[in-house]
Amino acid sequence: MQELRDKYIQAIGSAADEAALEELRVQAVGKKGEISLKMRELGKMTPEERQTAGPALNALKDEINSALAAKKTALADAALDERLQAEWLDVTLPGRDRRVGSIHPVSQVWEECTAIFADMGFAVAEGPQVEDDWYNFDALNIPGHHPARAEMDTFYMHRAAGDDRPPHVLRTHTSPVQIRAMQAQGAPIRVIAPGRVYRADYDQTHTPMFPQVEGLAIDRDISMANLKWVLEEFFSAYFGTKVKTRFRASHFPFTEPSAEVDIQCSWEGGTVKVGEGDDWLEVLGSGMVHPKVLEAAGVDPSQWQGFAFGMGIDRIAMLKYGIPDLRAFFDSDLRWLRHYGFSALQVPTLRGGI
Ligand code: 2U9
Repeated sequence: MQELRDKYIQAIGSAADEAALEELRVQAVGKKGEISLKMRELGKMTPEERQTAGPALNALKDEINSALAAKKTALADAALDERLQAEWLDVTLPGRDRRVGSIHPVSQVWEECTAIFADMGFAVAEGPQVEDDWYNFDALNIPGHHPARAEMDTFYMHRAAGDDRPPHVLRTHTSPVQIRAMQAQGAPIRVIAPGRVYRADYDQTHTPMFPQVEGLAIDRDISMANLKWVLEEFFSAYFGTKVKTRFRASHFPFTEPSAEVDIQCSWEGGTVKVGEGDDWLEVLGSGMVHPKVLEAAGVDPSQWQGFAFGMGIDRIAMLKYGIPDLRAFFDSDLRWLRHYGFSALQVPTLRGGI
């Protein structure tokens, strides 16, 4: 019995892994294990022999089982230590920075515009990017032969042969959205129309698709003075500093009178600083909505009047975030986003209400 005990206790002690240990368990106390077989012989013994052999065998079986269990734990601990050694991690090492995306600057500026104009009571209007040329041109007082049509280098989607309805166009401005908004809700109305617009034009400073926002405010007695106030409030909130504007007389088919609007700025080391200074930077076009446009939208120009404006979002994004090259907006490689410090969205608030 003693050598049986020593044989298994030594073998268990030097078992290399759990598989070897399981093998030993089967050999020793398994169904056909050596000790199990010995226990089956108890039946053939005399009561005196069974008196000693029985307890001795049970004690041996228990000792073998507890040696097996202890060895199993020791092997498991050793395996864990080994893994811990192998997977030792210097927790003081800086973590791998998870590249968090950020909102594209154009989307961010659209959000900022929406928030600032919402503070001045402007709702957001949206509409189809594929327009028919009545909404994109005629309603905006740009008749068939008007040079603006050509100027706006339009993507036309000609109708099928024999289909003489006006062609579809990719909208060249978001103005048709305001026409639809006026048709839908009449006056008074105060909306901005942010969105993508399309012009067949691609060079250093133009891209076939570019983001725009236009605004419209129609009521009983809205004037150019209101326009100037609204634009100065917008740019001051947008640039986070008091911004003065300069109006220069201009002409657009859909506004009369019309003005191109500049914001005050200065140049320091080749970069523009918006706000104070003796320089001006053109940022948008605007004017009092032409009576013919109001009529086209079903609004009576003898009762209602108001202003409209339009600006390129990429232009004011480049100004605010100091991005030199427009096209960087389009081959979006995240690195330049980070380079220009784009992080989580902050919504600027207005200093004063209308
Ligand atoms: C309606 C009536 C009038 C919107 C206007 C401009 C002048 C303008 C350009 C600025 C830069 C387009 O993005 S840009 O290239 N826009 O100069 N837009 S007035 O006039 C409207 C709009 C809607 C019903």
